[in-house]
Amino acid sequence: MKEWIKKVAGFQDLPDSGQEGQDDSQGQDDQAQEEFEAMAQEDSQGETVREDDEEKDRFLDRLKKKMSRSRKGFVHQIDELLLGKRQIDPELLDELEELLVMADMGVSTVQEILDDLRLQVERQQLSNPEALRQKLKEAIEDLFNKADKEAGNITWQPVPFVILVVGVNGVGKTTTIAKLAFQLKEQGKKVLLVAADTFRAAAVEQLEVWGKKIGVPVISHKSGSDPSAVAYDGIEAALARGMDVVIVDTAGRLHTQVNLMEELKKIKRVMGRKMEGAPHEVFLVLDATTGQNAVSQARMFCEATDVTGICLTKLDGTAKGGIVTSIVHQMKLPIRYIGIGERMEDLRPFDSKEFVEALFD
Ligand SMILES: Nc1nc2c(ncn2[C@@H]2O[C@H](COP(=O)(O)OP(=O)(O)OP(=O)(O)O)[C@@H](O)[C@H]2O)c(=O)[nH]1
Ligand SMILES: [Mg+2]
Repeated sequence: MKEWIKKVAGFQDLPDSGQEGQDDSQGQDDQAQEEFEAMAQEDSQGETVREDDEEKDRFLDRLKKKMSRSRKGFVHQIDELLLGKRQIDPELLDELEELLVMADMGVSTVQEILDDLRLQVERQQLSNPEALRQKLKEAIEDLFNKADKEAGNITWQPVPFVILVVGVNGVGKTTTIAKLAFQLKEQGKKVLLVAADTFRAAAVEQLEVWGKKIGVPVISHKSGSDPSAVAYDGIEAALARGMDVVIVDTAGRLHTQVNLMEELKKIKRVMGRKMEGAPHEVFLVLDATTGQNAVSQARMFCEATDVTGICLTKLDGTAKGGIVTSIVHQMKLPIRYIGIGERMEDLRPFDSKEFVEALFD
């Protein structure tokens, strides 16, 4: 491996700066609370989200715009690199490798892709930089398709379909849950939210505020109570009320806090006691702006709770959209939803084709 690869930011695990510890997350949460309320207000007055073509086009435009940072830091640079080059030489491939790693695509992912590209160049199957760009795009697409195929679609069966949402502090769990609940409700599903983040009073309140705004019931206990008990009660209520989907919010925790990871295991176990097979999905929420640290988080959370899918938030705030590729390749987990902003419609099911298109075109 080349020395520069080891040196670039994002390869070595970043220290946990930017991830708030349990103790200092309060201020951030108060501010978040105000933002949520303003946001929900705005959304409740705004137009409803519909899955028609026009809406899809609009979304694609917005996705492209939001991801322009990623494009400038990633595909834009690739284009600059390839611009005016007549042929592919080893130097060009080295530079491309460097760019991809800098974009947080992850060293092993990049090496796998580059090995294949180098082989194609050697065999003279790849003769010009434009073809190289196309092949790179296809390689990334393939990677996503493989993960999508393995995971299959979310079944939403049996009912109630129970989703446990986990992740480190401040990554966007609660807002993602609100957005998802809103969208499922729009599709005609009966959704119940469960406030199993009992760590802070503000967290329960935050989910309740959201529930009220989007018109979805919330099950909660008072703060400080056992999160497993709330999760248990939530499923019980959903069974009694004939709900279609239950989404359980949990307290943010650092992936390195062993006791808190144990607590997650317990929540999961207790949920299974109330309803066999529950939770049916475990979503890990990751903040795209944390770079390669997101991959370490994914590893630790997978060990504790058998994560089934990723929700990747804040893609609008990063110049390193390559992290998506890194997570999919290294974790072999599907990205289920992406967050590209704070509005209700800024959470979308992850469509790999759409994503690669937005990134490259
Ligand atoms: N720009 C942007 N901001 C987002 C996105 N998703 C969430 N946020 C913001 O991230 C902040 C934290 O969101 P929360 O939903 O409270 O995060 P959390 O993971 O529940 O936090 P804890 O419960 O404290 O662990 C809020 O200000 C959200 O509006 C996104 O896709 N883009
Ligand atoms: Mg939260």
